[in-house]
Amino acid sequence: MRPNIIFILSDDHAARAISAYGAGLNQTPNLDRLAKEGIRHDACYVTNSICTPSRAAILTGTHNHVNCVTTLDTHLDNRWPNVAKTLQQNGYKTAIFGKWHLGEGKAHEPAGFDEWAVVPGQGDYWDPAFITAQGRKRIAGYATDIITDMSLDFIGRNSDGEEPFFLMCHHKAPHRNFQPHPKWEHLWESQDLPLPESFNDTYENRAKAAEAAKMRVRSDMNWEDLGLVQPEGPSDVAGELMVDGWWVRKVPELRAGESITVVDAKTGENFTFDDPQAFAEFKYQRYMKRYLRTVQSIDENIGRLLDYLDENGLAENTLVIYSSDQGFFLGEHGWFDKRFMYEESLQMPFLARLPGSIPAGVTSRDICCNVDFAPTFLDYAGVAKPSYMQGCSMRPVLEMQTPNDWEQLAYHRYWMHNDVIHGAWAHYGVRDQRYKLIYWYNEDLGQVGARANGAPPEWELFDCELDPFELTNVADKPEYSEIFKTLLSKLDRKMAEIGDIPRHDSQAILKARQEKAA
Ligand code: SGN
Ligand code: CA
Repeated sequence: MRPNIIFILSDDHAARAISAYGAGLNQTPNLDRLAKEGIRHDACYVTNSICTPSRAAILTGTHNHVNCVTTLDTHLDNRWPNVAKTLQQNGYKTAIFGKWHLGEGKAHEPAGFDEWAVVPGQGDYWDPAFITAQGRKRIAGYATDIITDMSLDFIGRNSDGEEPFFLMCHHKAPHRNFQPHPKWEHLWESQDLPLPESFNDTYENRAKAAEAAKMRVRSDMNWEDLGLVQPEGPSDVAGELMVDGWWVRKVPELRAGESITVVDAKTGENFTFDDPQAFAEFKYQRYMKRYLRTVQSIDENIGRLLDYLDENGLAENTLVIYSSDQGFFLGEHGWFDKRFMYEESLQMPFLARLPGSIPAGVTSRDICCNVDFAPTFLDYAGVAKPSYMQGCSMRPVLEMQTPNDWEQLAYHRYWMHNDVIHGAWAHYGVRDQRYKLIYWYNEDLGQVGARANGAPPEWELFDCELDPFELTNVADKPEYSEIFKTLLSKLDRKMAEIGDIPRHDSQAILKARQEKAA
């Protein structure tokens, strides 16, 4: 019997915020069930660490230069083939509920789905609006609960055994501005979370992009992100800052000799600081607690879903996958958000369960990417992979039968250097099981706001085994010159294979490096 497939995708959920991954930050017993009864994958990577592009890669099994969804502003043309269409054509009942973020209107709305109800744009946590084939509706309640309700309702109506179903359950949470359900507000009330080792990163020994990024917890978070207001109360104007034509409402960074009072938006409690580091760490705690409480509703709703499958005899024949559209910085390098090819943002959590096929309680470090998801769904559905898809089925990896010639290489390319708010420069690179090579091409490609400001191109090479937090770029260290060459050739081969166009010239680079070394 062909299995049902439930693909649960959350938004910005870092692997470290799932207890099965062992970071010790929070407890997610229901997500952990998937790891215990199936596989926890530890080397699943996003091909472009931002929402819309990742979703396009997942749905089509292609890289972003192929599906043309390179940034948040380039929407998916729904005339493209996608995995839902293929499954639908092959007898699956298909549905998507929750975040879509691939565009709106006839040209971009979900296609290939028998049923769909998706939030416009990023969607809201409370009383979210949904777009459906029948028009817009607003539903009272909390987004994570509602998206699960819709999913359970669909499963209930489509599990009579005649046709299998393919369900994409796409949570809005725990995306910024992190609005937890009140039932989890007591968590970490009187307890602080550990500060990551690299929280006070000064970005030395790194490409310039790291220092330039405006994603620092200490200086770039908004009042809403932290659940704070100014003493004079919330205001549309106070605290706003004009950045390249955009209004942002950042909580200012405290400088030595200054003091600041901020107010809890709900309780009215006042907090006064005169120590910049103490204020930065206060922000980190506020951020993390709000984020992790928001994750808690995801976990609770995964529990509802798994219980439903158990109670209705569906667990045995349903492939359940949990992932997130990308990773997220939880204070590492002092950052929030994602976009970069650094590990915390590059890694997608990936848990999968299918009793009888996927062994229980296993882990894998065989490299997989989001373009591999669609081929994986098709493999389990017994449908041949269409020729346009660029990914490979992860099935052998999930079933602990990785072939010897498995590629063990992840490719990542981030294009959205026009986002002036986050200031993350464009780059591309590859990661193998030990090393990571990143090229920051720093060109003004004509997009508004490309902010490399004429910085010269730079290479970064990290030895992820010796330097897991990626604090030291070894690209120019003589002892890594052969590794650099190997990684460069892996990058060239991969770009040629997938048809992406390099901005670098390997021959010229190797020649220049040779001359410098002589
Ligand atoms: C919003 C957020 C950003 C975030 C993008 C993309 N700002 O613009 O911080 O990087 O979404 O997120 S917010 O103030 O509006 O929350 S993504 O998940 O869609 O890629
Ligand atoms: Ca996201």
